[in-house]
Amino acid sequence: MVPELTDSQTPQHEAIIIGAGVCGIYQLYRLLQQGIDVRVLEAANGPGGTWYHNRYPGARFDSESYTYGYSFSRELLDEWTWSEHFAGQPETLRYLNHVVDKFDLRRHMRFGCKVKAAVFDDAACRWTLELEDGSRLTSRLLLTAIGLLSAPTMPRIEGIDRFKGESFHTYYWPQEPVALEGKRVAVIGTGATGVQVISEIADKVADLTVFQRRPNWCAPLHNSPIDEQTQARIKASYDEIFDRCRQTPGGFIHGPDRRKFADVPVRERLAFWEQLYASPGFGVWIGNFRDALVDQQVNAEYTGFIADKIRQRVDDPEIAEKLIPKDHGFGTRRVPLETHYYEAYNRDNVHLVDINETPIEGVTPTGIRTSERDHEFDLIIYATGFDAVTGAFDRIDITGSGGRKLSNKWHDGPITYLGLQVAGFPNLITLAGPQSGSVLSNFPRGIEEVVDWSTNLVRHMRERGYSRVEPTREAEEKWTQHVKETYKLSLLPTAKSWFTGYNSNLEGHDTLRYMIYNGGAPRYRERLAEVVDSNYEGFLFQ
Ligand code: NA7
Repeated sequence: MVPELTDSQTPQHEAIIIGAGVCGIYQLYRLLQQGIDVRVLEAANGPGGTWYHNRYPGARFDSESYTYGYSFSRELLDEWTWSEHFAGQPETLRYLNHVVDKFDLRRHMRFGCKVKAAVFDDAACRWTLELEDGSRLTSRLLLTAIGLLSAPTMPRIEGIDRFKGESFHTYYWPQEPVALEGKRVAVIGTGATGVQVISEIADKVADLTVFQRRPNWCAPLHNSPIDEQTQARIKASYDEIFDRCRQTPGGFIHGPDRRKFADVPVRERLAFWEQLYASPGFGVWIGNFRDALVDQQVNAEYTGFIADKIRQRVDDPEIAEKLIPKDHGFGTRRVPLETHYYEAYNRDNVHLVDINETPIEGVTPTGIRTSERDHEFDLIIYATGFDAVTGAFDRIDITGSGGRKLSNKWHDGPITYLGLQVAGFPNLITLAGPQSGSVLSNFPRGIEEVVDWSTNLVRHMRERGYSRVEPTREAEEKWTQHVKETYKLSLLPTAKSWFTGYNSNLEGHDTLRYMIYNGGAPRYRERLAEVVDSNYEGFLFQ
């Protein structure tokens, strides 16, 4: 526990943002525009967040690059040239560094400082932050931009530390190059990350063994370079691109087809699905008939169509069946987009181990032991996912008004108002927090909304001389109830995934948690606007 405030030596700020990723960068920019004394604290040694950490081979966007960049500066849009329709991690990290330097944001950021604890002092109406090095800072406002997928989780497998070769979670992929040539490599996990890694390294390593628990429904990304003509067209149509993103539920350029499955004759239906499968990006997931992710039977039809695609792409029918999910319909979990993922299993040097048939018994000094045999490896890659959305909050000891811990309040799942504030935690703004509209969206599109909204909230407070804001418990309960209702709008909650708060590597994460706002970006935006129009209904100011 951090003792009561601070002496005169403790740096005091009006606002502190934790995290220098996509969200923290933009929030900093906006607050500086208002002349606010603000600092960003970042645990890593540079900006970029997700794109700083995830350096594993194959890491790239599943969103079209030109829908992912910030929309706030015409000059930035004009001067930045994306090289591919779906840019790789190095390019995105360069982009974010470019933004930081262009707007002179770096000098307001402190790197390599990990926030250990944050305590709200009721008397002073300020947050005190304790960093891992023991130093402290205080701030009137605390804004968290700590990422949705920034608390990686390792599997609970005996012997992990005994392994003598190289091994790491994909999130901690080293900055220096990792030699892959001639290596015997294991990948555990077949989510969006595992699928990208496997596809990328299959033809580079001597031998690749994939340990799969539950397969995912994957579909082709269809990435390609952006030629000059297309580049010019993109730059000339940014207004239309962002308008389109504003209209779709996920903030992508892809949105549901207006038609229902049953409205369309069978042959036309199939032609449409073929077209979706052959098109770049998430259209194959979210550009389908509008009942494809709502109606179980329609979903089953499409699921069958995609299963046949997998059968066509994988030579060995037995392996194909293992790669076809049986426990959930297409699109009810996050769909990994891939480049020759299924074809990787046609290679002689790639092996699939279904750990439901032959469970992993432990990691040995030389590899992995399953119930069947010992496998020897030089490198083990853990693509085993994250303590999603709330995990990064739990890793900071956050104490609100009256000594209440956020981790206790959220023990059985998050409770928030608009996904942006929590009763009992005044002046804490949980940007990209659970139950906010940004969790399920094309991230920059979602965070631009919440950052702009939060910036207006801060302006409102300054203009009126308020020093404290907090939601009412009633508003919070109503919002959380509304979030629960939105889970009935699609089939998403029928599958166990990070969207719904499941994680087998964490104690207690084996029931449904209401992590996401499932009502779509336009509806979320409307709600945010209504709150402002009603003079910040649901918030208490002092
Ligand atoms: P995900 O999507 O959570 O995937 C994690 C994968 O790791 C998934 O296949 C899991 O299998 C597997 N996993 C996790 N724990 C274990 C253990 N203990 N044993 C075997 N297999 C395990 O994380 P990603 O990093 O791939 O993707 C996260 C997001 O990043 C993604 O949605 C994008 O938005 C970007 P399971 O399915 O649980 O059986």
